[in-house]
Amino acid sequence: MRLSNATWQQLPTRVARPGYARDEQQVGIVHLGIGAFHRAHQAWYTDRCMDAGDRHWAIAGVSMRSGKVAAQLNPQDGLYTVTERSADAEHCRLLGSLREVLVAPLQRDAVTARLAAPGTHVVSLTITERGYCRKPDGSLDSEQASSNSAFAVLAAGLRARCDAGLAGLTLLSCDNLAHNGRQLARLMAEYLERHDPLLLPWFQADCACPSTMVDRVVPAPTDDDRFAVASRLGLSDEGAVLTEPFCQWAIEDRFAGPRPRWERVGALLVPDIAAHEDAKLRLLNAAHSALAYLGLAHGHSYVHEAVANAEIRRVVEGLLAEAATTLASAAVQAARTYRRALLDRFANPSLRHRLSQIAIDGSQKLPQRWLQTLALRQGAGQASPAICAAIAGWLHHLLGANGPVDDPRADELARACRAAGRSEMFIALFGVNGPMASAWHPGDADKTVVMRAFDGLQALLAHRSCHA
Ligand code: CS2
Repeated sequence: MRLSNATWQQLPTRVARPGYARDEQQVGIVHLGIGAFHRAHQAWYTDRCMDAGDRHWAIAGVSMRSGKVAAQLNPQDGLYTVTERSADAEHCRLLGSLREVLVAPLQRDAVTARLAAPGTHVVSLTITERGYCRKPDGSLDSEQASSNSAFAVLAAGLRARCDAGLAGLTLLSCDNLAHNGRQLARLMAEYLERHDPLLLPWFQADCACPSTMVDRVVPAPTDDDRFAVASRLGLSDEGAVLTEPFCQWAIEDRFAGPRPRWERVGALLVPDIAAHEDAKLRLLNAAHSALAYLGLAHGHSYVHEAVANAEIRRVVEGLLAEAATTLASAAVQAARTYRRALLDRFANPSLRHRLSQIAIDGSQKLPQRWLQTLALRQGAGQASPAICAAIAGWLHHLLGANGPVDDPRADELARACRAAGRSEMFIALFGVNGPMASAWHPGDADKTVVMRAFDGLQALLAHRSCHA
């Protein structure tokens, strides 16, 4: 039997559940990109917030591409469970905050109507780095953005609100970009300038795009996970999400209108989130990407396996030490505690977080994870050998060592590498006119470190293929 309004009372009593009347809650939030991360993070805070007494913050989730999540959750009336797993304990909660899932490409009008409903105040987004449709120079790629992007969806909703004389919205980016709110505001403005210039002044005056830092490791759920959850719950839950106990959310407190009091349930509402964001991107996400590329090169599948490999762990510890020097001094103490906890979080064996999930879209992730740190350290006259070793892992990945590469720029970048040849490919990509050029200007010493590590990985690959 499947989890739904009609069956949830049959869940074992140890499963925590909402204490509020779900049916009486109006939708207050529309969420674009309703994947596992949102369900275990923002929806989890919002559910507990309503449990603590806030009202009318039910979430209408929107899938930006396929109907998969809608098929998992709509037959369950939006109900699903979140299971927190540590090495030796498990804690499960039934969430009631999700009302429905709409599929943007199939239900455009319904999505616009939700965005334009008077009760909607916040639109949150987890559309991944790729979803922001940025060109390499950071500006909006209007061709990409014009077909079924978050910008197109938002523009229709904002236009309908403005025409109806309704208040503006808060657009809350929850993706791992530097200054995610600021980037969203700028890209949205670029989109409107082109597609609806008359709406731009209203957007800029009546809407707000606070920045946020989100943190929780949420592996993409597998059939095995769903099977394990069903056998523990006695009900099948196609929308089940597994995650770690750790959860953090820092939000710049700059909203256009009402918002849930997420601070009641542990979120940090602060005037400026830059220190949190820098620490998260340059420590956790940077280490994650290093684990992904080096771990796959060593034949591992999961984060906990890669972090247990002494050679990779040395690089990751080096990378964390390098990144830590770039954090604002006021944040150093908090970052030290955060950094100490990271290796334990990565070592959690029960999460089974796939390296291949993290390896996706490297070209979109590395600028804020590695290149910023490299540039800052270069400015301070410091070399960054550990991050350079991680770059070698990415080049190895880009050239197909771990199988097909899931990255919108994969072909273009691999072509540039091949055209340049082994000895020049690193500078061809990261040098001044390269497709990955940034404020970091790598020199010969960096090249030597990267290429030595790259050759080591190639030798490892040859060795592994001989012994396969
Ligand atoms: C990961 C993140 O897939 C990835 O690139 O680094 O999703 C990471 O798990 C989250 O940001 C953790 O908060």
